Amino acid sequence: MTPAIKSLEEYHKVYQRSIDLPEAFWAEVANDFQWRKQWDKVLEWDFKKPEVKWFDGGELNITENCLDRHLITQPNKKAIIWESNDPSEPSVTYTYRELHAKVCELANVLKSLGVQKGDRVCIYMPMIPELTMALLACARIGAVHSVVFAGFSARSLADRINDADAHLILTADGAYRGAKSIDLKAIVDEALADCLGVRSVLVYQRTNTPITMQPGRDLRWHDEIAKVDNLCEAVTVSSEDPLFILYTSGSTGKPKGIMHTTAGYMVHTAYTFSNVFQYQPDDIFWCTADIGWVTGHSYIVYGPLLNGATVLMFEGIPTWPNNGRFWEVIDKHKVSIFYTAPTAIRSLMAGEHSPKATHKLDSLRILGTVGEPINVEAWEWYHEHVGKGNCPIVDTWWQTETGGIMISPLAGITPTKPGFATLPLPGIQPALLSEKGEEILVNGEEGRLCIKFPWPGMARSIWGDHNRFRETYFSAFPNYYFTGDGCRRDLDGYYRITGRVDDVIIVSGHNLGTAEIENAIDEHELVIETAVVGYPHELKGFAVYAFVVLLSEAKGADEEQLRKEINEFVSRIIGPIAKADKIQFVTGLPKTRSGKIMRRILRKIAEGETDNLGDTSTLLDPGVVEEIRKGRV
Ligand code: 7RM
Repeated sequence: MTPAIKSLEEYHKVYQRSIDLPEAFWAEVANDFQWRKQWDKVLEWDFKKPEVKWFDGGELNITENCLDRHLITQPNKKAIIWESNDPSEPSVTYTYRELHAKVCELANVLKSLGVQKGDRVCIYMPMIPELTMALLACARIGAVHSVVFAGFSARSLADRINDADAHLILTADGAYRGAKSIDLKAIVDEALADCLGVRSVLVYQRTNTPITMQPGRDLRWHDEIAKVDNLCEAVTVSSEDPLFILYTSGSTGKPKGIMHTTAGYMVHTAYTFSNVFQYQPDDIFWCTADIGWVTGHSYIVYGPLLNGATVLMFEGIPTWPNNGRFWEVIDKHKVSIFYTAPTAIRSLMAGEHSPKATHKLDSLRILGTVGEPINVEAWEWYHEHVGKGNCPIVDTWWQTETGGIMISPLAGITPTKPGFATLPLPGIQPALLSEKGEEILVNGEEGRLCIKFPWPGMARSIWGDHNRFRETYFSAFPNYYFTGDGCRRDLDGYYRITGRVDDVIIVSGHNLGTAEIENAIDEHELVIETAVVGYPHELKGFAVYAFVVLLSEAKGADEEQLRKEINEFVSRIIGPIAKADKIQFVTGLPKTRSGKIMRRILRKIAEGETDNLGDTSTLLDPGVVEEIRKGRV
């Protein structure tokens, strides 16, 4: 690997060069990898179509770069240290040699099940090493993985399986999550009633919960592995062949299958891992995300393994069996880089508890956050009580669509300010746009965060819907990629993300589309119409507030019972993460004459701002607002 940037002065120099000569800059990074064939052209792009190609004409296999390459230099280095949900279950490690063999075995199973290059494989699994192996086994044979977070419902899973047209599902009998367990196989069975294209289900045994196996379709992981050997030549793929699809919530009800391709994503995740975290070969790196989200893809699987790092993988949750679990794991495995979400920090800082008083935490060198804006109080608590005042914090801003980190300090190099993601990484060209679509060039202003030049890790499309890709990201501001975030650039040129400006709410670090929740609530037989907005919440960052219009038949019904039923619907249709925190029954929603719901007004009411609702003159029936305001829950 090209050595990471070592000083602020060097950062400024490299950044300038990456803007002046982007192709030369990224080609140099790409040269660090193992290619089967050198690319013909570093970059081709047109944000109007949009079409972006990095390292076109090149051929490679990303797993050779994650695994085979390290077998020569460090076969016995630990690749994965796995820590169970249950503190009394022994941890498990895999060296690079062992991981390579496991991935090859599983890849052979996939081949035996008829999976071919370009086929989509859906992965619905707990946080166990086999999940990492599953992603890499797909990549080994050029199949496209589509991981669905194991907290999603059968309905959400079915939608994603069908959208990607996956014929094979990798799953487990169940998943442990704190004191609970989730019957994954039962959820898969329910989903598959609506997925006619699925031919096989491979089931890993984790919880030993009784499951039903459908003959001819369902196979046991252990049985199939026993039939194959552990040699599997990596399939050659082209730079722009798809590596994975990952679904994310959007402004409309239908989740978007964000599609990433191979070479650019590889270059971006590897480069950012090494530079942002200032990775050193003896580091133990722990990212607490689930692999079901992009953070897990890029910074549990690809980024660390591409760098030959040792990565800790944790099956459990921060609050079980108690609030000290994270700190215990850090001490047990001597974690040196710890990367987590503000929502986890907020939930652990409640009360008087100070981790530094009860745990050593002396292996920690660098801390990171991702997923939502971090409030100054949480930042300072993290710095003081986890980092003991001497670990730099990297507040990393990025998205599923960006593939890897975009705006972030370089640990220990970029001077930090609480709440600021600070400066763009080399190769990244952010821009703030005014609502009129003009680029804001001065500092000290807020605008819509856009990116004006391609970067290797960027998504290339929405699976099966390139039009929607253009509409969502490239139409608000022609020739710019629009992130959906608001952002302020201060007088020092530092970026501070202020939050979503569209209909996505980030609840405990999970992105939820308001339309998706509304659709789920509307499925209740007594519901006519729903409007969902977010409101600030101390622990979750934002919480879900639903305004629900009921049919007249519902008059006199038990409201508490109805609220319960509605949330059961949401849970069943989307997943428990999307439940509404507050449900207010109303007789009508504030609408414009053209029939648009005025969410701005509902947002204010949900926030508790009931006096200053702004301009309500375009409302069809201003009386409705008065009623909603009075009935706030
Ligand atoms: C990596 C990830 C993306 C959205 C993004 C932002 C928000 C992420 C930060 C942040 C403020 C941060 N992908 N976001 N990181 N906001 N500071 N450091 O989270 O696709 O799931 O979400 O998350 O709104 O657009 S994601």
